[in-house]
Amino acid sequence: MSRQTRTPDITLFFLGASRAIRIAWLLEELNLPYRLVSSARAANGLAPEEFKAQIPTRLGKSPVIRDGDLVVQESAAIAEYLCETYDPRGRLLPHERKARAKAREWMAAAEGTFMIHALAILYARWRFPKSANASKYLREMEKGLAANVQNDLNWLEAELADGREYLVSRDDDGEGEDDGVSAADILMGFSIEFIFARRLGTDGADWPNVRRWLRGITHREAYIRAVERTGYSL
Ligand SMILES: N[C@@H](CCC(=O)N[C@@H](CS)C(=O)NCC(=O)O)C(=O)O
Repeated sequence: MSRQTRTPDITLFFLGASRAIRIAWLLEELNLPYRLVSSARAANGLAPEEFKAQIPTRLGKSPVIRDGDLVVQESAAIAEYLCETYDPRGRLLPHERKARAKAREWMAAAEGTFMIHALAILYARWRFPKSANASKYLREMEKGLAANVQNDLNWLEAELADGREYLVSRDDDGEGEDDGVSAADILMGFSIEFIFARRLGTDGADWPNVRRWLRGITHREAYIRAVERTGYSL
């Protein structure tokens, strides 16, 4: 397992109301210093061109970090890089085999399952051709697309039904850490906050354990510091 060997020289490219909160939060949890290059969204909801021009990737999406001469994009990959480089005790990405596999499972699901299903609904709302019958068709379409989102949330609800505070249980972690926040909570936190805030497929159902978990993780001091520093709000 890698041990911390380098001095952080981190810049975070942060678009307002975006997944970039995950990385600000993770940096705060690890108490890492970072420069912030940030921008609010443009009136069309996208990143302003002047901001994109500063982001050192071809894709131009946020979050992106630069650490010295290394540029990393994709929030899960950034989280893994930061943990592997600056979290030698495995506080946010556990070293123990099972806990690490479970943390990675949630980190992948945050984008690859939860966001992909929820964004189908958001993109339909944005892009559906305007017409006399548009809202009727859109409602039907949302109803169909909601099935996936609800199935995802039911999975998360069932996992949290034992009352746990954080997603990854570390029963087998021989490193003396109690169950605690991990990169899994940080990655999943934004996905769930976003789905609830935009009501993406959530009408007609409720997930009390998911809401309890979300309330708990978003009351952490590091999350609050990240929100204050970045001005994040959905
Ligand atoms: N899978 C990527 C998604 C990155 C992404 O789509 N970012 C959005 C913000 S949440 C963005 O930069 N949108 C601005 C735009 O498209 O103009 C990740 O997890 O980092």
